[in-house]
Amino acid sequence: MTNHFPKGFLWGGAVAANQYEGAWQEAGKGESTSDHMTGGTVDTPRRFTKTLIPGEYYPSQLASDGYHHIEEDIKLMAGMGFSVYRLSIAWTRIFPNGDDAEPNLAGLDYYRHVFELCHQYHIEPLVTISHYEMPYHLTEAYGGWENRQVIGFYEKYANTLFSEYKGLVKYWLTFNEINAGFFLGGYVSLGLPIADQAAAFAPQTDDDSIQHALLALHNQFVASARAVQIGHKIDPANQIGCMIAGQVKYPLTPDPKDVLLAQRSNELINFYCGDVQVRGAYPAFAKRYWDEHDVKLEISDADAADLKAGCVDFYSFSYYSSSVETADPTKQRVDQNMSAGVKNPYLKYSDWGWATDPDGLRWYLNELNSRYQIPLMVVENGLGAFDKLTDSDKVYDDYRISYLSEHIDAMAGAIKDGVNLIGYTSWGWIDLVSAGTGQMAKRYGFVYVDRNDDQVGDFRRIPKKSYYWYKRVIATNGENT
Ligand code: BGP
Repeated sequence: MTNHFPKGFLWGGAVAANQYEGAWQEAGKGESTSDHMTGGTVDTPRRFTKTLIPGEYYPSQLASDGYHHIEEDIKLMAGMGFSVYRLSIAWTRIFPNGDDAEPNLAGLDYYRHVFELCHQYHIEPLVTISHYEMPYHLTEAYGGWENRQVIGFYEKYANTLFSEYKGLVKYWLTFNEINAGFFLGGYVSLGLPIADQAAAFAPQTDDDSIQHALLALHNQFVASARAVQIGHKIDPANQIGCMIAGQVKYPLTPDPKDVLLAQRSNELINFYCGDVQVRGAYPAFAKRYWDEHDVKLEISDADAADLKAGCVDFYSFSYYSSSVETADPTKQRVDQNMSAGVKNPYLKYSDWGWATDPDGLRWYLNELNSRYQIPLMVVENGLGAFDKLTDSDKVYDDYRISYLSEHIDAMAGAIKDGVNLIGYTSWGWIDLVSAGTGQMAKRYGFVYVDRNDDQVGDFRRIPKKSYYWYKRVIATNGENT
C-alpha cells in the first residue's frame, strides 16, 4: 500500500545540544548540569558528580563534536533532503550561569550562524529551548526548578532567543520531554539538588521526592506558559509546542483491574503534562494523585491565568516503544526507560530492551488527536543499536531501516485515520551520546560518527545505508518506505 503524507509535511531529524555539540567550554559557555554526568553502560547507571573527576568519562563535554562540524553536518542533512532540523540551544552558551545580567554574544552569534546556514539549505529549524540540561549554577545556587526565581531566568533566556532569532526560527519547543523530569529523575530535567555521585536518572518514588518534583514541574509549566506568551507577542508567526515523552501503556489482560491500571498510567505519564500545556489547566485526575501522595501544590490565581494564556500551538512528542501494565504483583516488571512494565509477548525487543511497536504509535496519535485536536509532530523516534563499521567504511543498518519504515507506515496509517500530523524528526539523525546510558555505542544515526566510548576516533562522518534510504523516503514524501 502506498503512503500519503500531506504536501509540505516536514521531514527531518533531531539532536540535543548536550548529546551532540561537545565544545563544553568554548566561546564563553558555562557549565551545564549535563557536563557533570559521567558515562555509563546498560548495567552501570550514569552518575552525577559535583566536582569533575579527572579520568572519568563525561560524554557531553565532547559528544559528537557537532559544534565544530556544523557546516558539514548541515550539508549532510541537506543531502537527505531535510526540510526541518530539530536542535536544542545550550542555555549555558547564552547565559553561562543562568542568572547573568547580559547574554553571551559569542553564543548568540553561534546559533545565528547555524540558523542562517539552515535557511541557506531550505531547512526550517525547530528549536528546543531546554533539552535535559540547565546552567549548573542554577541548581547549586538556587536549587533548580523548585525555586520560582528560576522561572524568571528561563523567561529572560526565552525572551532573548525569541527576540534574537525573530524571522530565523518559527518552530519552538519549550522543554524536552517535560514529563520525564518527574518519572526519570529530578536532577537532569528539574535541576533539583542531589547528592554528589548519585544516579543521574532516578525515578521519584517516595512521597517526599514526588512533592519536590511536582512543585518543580509546576514551575516549569508556568515558565513554559510565559514563554509561549512572550514568543507570540514578539512574533505572532511563532509556533510553539510542548514536548512529551510519549508512553503507550497496554493492559496485560482484559481483567478490568489491568485495564484501569493501564488507563491511569497513560493519564499520569502522558496527559498530566499534556493537559496543562495544551488545555491550560490541570486535569481532574491530578488532584486524586496529589491526595494519594500527600502532595500540596498552591496554585495561585496568577499561575492559573498564565497557564490558560500560554497554551501551546502544537503537541510534539517522542515515541520509541510501548509497555504493559498489570495489577498482578507476581508478574515480573522489566525496566525500559520510563516504560517499566511486564514483557509484551507479541513484540520484539531491541539490544537495550525497548519494545518495537509501530502500532502503538498509530494508537497514540489517534488518542492525542481525539483528546486535543491540535497539530501533532513526532519529534523523536528511532532505534538505538550497535552498528558495525566495515573495513570499507560501510554501515549496513537494515534493522534501523526496518524499524523506521514501520513507524513511518504507522504515521501514514494515522493520517488516514484523520490525524493532523505535520512533521517527523527521527532521533539522533547523526550518532550522538545516549542520554540514558551515556554511551556512544548506542547509535541512532543515519550518519556514523567515528568515536567510541574509549574516546578513540576522530569524529569523522560516514553516511550509513539508512542515509540513502531516508533520502528516498523524503524524495517521495513518504510514499516509499
Ligand atoms: C529521549 C531524549 C533524547 C534521547 C532519546 C533516546 O528520552 O529526549 O535526549 O536521548 O530519548 O534515549 P537514549 O539516548 O537513552 O537511548
